[in-house]
Amino acid sequence: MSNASLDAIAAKSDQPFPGAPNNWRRFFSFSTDHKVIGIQYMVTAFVFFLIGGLLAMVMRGELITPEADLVDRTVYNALFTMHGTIMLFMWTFPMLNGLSNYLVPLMIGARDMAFPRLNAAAFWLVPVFGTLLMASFFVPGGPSQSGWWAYPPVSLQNPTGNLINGQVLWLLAVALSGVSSIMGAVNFVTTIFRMRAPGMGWFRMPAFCWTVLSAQMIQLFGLPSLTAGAVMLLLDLTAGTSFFDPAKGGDPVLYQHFFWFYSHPAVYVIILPIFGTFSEVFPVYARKPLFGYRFVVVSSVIITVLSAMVWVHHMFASGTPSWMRMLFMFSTMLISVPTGVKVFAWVATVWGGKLRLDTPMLFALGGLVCFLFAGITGVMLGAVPFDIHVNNTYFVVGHFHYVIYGATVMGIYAAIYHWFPKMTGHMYYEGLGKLHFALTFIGVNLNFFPMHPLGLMGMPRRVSSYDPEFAYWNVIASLGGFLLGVSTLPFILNIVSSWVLGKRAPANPWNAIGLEWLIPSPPPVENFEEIPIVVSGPYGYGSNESLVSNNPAGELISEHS
Ligand code: HEM
Ligand SMILES: [Cu+2]
Repeated sequence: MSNASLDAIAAKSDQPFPGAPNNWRRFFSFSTDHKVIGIQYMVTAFVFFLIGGLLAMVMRGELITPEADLVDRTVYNALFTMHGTIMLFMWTFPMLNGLSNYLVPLMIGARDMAFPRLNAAAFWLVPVFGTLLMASFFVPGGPSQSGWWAYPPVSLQNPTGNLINGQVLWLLAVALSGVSSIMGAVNFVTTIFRMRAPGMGWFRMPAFCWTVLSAQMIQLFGLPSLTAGAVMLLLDLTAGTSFFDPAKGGDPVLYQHFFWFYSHPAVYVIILPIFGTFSEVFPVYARKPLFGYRFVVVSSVIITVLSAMVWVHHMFASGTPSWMRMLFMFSTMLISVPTGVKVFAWVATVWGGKLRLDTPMLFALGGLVCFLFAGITGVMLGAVPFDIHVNNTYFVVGHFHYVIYGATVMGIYAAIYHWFPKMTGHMYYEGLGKLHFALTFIGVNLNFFPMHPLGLMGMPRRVSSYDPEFAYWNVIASLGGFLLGVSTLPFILNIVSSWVLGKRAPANPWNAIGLEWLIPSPPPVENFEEIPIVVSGPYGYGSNESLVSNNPAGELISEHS
């Protein structure tokens, strides 16, 4: 579209914000606007977060007593399988894709993603495979019970004998999710390579965009492996092949390689954009430049490379030969170096700054604390003798929930609050935000800390009943779990009420530096009336350097900033 159409939109006097369409119906349409698609991803993902959370509540209800008294054991198997699958494939990935979709074009000064229609198609696959996955609750035999990693031979059992069963639907959904993610990755990588505004050299690009680029590169090299594994398993299950079936000469450990070759790097697909969020949020609320910007962004690339070389740390107990275990123990330890560089940089950014403890900053700080803890237990698990000891115990569950809830979900909340005024044009309610933070932070620690002592005591994961000696910590964990359930209520209330009634947000409520803050909130359809010309780096806090040499908002900004 040309600028003419933009002017026409801006001219309509009934628009609440210059240039931003005031039409909620577009969120239900096949829109090719990256901002609409971003919000579609985020809202869809959040619905699945609530479904996954409800399943967790039932699990914690079962685990509050040692006996298996609330649900049948096979139902419990289905619960943890669907909980893990939904939380990863239906919540975390789509949520992060949504945030990245919304933010990357704005941050690099582009009018949209490189391939808008591919973008929309990738999004619309999410409800398709989401529905496939949910359908498995309604087929005979119920959902898959083989855990989110679907190891054969367990995943090859087909007790009902039906062709359409929970495991088959699970595999179809995961394969489709891979297709959607690859479509998204091609789009992100192309956009970041080709569509940066003039003057935005690689080392003037915000750290968030570097992390998205790194994460999406991982999707490109990793997903083919997962998809291949899933298709081979599907063939074993439906067409009588025997790639993985030991009874017919297949090799189940081969599947583990296919699975973890992707699924370990996938944890970096998740955590890298969270690292990017930390790098954006800390400078704004500490009023200081990001410490060691170049080291921070280069470490994302190093993490990307190393993440491809550590997957066997998930297979230390799978009959892996010792020399191989040593090799992967070493590479796993190595990856803590670039990660440590980042943590050091964030602490140095916050250190001695004028801290403003608004909700986004609280969530980012809380997320960082949880990430540190998870990083320490992660290094412990990387040590072969320790891992052999706690493999398949609650220690592992505790470790990854600190990463995935403590750091990732809290990091996602930090990002939502930070960019909410930009996305919606309204301010959220700070008091509700702080309440949400307090409940989440306390809930995470009550829920997931006890899993560590439980694991060390030897409590296995994926069980619905346990020895009474484990009861003490499980009661605490369950109470923490229920608290986390409650914690989502002030969030939902805040988002819905402030989106409808909240105070109007100015273009730049946080006094932040970045191209997205130079244009109105919410941004007009084509983002920038004039493509910005970038003349300095992204974190010039405390200096009076200007970020651009023109006014990318054109006429629009002067009206209300
Ligand atoms: C209220 C919040 C949550 C609670 C109470 C909770 C609780 C649990 C429980 C009880 C298990 C099963 C443990 C077992 O029997 O082995 C589990 C597994 C898991 N959770 Fe969560 N969880 C929560 C949030 C999340 C989130 C936000 C994510 C991801 C973003 C997540 C990802 C997973 C994964 C991947 C598994 C492993 C599933 C498997 O073993 O196949 N959880 N969780
Ligand atoms: Cu791993």
